[in-house]
Amino acid sequence: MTNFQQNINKIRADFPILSRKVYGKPLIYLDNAASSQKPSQVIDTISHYYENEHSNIHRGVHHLSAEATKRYEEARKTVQRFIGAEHSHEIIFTKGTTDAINLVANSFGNKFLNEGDEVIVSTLEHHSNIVPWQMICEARGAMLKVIPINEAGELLIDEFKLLLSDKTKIVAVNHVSNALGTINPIKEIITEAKRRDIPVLIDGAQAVPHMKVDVQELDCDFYAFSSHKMFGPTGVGILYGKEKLLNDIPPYQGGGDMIDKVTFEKTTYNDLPHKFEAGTPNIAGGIGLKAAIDYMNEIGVENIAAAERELLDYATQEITQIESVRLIGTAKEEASVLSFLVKDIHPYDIGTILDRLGVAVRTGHHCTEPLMDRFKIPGTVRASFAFYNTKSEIDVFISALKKAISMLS
Ligand code: 7TS
Repeated sequence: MTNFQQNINKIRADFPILSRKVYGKPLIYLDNAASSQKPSQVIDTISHYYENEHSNIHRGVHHLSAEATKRYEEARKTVQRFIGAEHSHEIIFTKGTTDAINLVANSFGNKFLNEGDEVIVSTLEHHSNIVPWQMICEARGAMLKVIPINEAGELLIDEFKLLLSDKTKIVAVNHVSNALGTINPIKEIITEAKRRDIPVLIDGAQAVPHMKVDVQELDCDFYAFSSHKMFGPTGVGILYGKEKLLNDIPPYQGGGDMIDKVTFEKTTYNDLPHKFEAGTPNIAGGIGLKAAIDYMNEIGVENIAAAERELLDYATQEITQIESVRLIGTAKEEASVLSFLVKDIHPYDIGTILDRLGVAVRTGHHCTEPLMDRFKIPGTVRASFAFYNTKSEIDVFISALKKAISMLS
């Protein structure tokens, strides 16, 4: 037994919500891809901040403001180290992954996309890495191109290479698919795009909570993720961008903090990262995210990845013994997500019965409608794991699933 497993009760005790009941049954939370739960270390940090340190940042001369500013900027440095960015000003605080991608689509798109240009995304994308690009393409007269997948839910890299051309202005793909769990070969995608000097945005919303990410090693141009999926608070996310590119593109929103000098005739803009952070940010959110990263570092990202690998293998082994279950997404490289259908039973019906038995899963299209269309299915049942889940929770999930199937068959 690994140290991690020996400590699992201690780890679980850090997450107060995990000991609650729903419908009188112990909660089994398998909806981590939608949002993960928060340890006391994060909750307490946020309470402490509001009780003792709150003030607006980057402005007042007074003590509290200086203290809050210091804490917020420390959070930025923690994120920088966590993802291996070269500079802390390459870390832009946003509201989340969606906000970060909208920032790039608008700012980069307005500067660099012109009539006839192309943006490449993949069939595996979440709506938030499709719709912002569609909107800017429409505004600029550009076109969206889509990397196809195989039946296992893996990107067809040879097809991707064929899509790359002089018209391609940016490639935007996810690191890990939220609907299937496929881990994409993003290093290869980035290398191929770089050969043609095409920038790459990676949607890392489902990767950063589960595996080590190093943006310099990847050599991506933009990398986006959300705090609430990595044990931090909601309403805060990160856009990493390479300094040069961030300097090359215009601000996304105007307002306080992002300016250098304002007159009615002309406004000049602040330096990075403030140029992209208009208005009062989610200060408590940033500080809470730092506490979440400190927590992940304490457990060890490698330990998190290994524990989740074990859970996914176990769950896959158990669920595939149920004859009527059809797994959707069987890629060789997968992380923390089990998506499936049972005969022609609607996912919602299974989800509802599982819920009554205390098991929280997500059902539906998971904000990936084009992907569901590709498989010609309305949606799936999705169980998604975090390091605090256990094999005995998976046993309860499997027996609840069997019960649901017998009730619905
Ligand atoms: N990209 C991916 C890959 C995601 O999984 C999600 C959210 C987003 C972007 C958007 O993140 P947000 O924090 O800005 O909302 N995914 C899911 C999910 O799978 N179930 O609920 C939300």
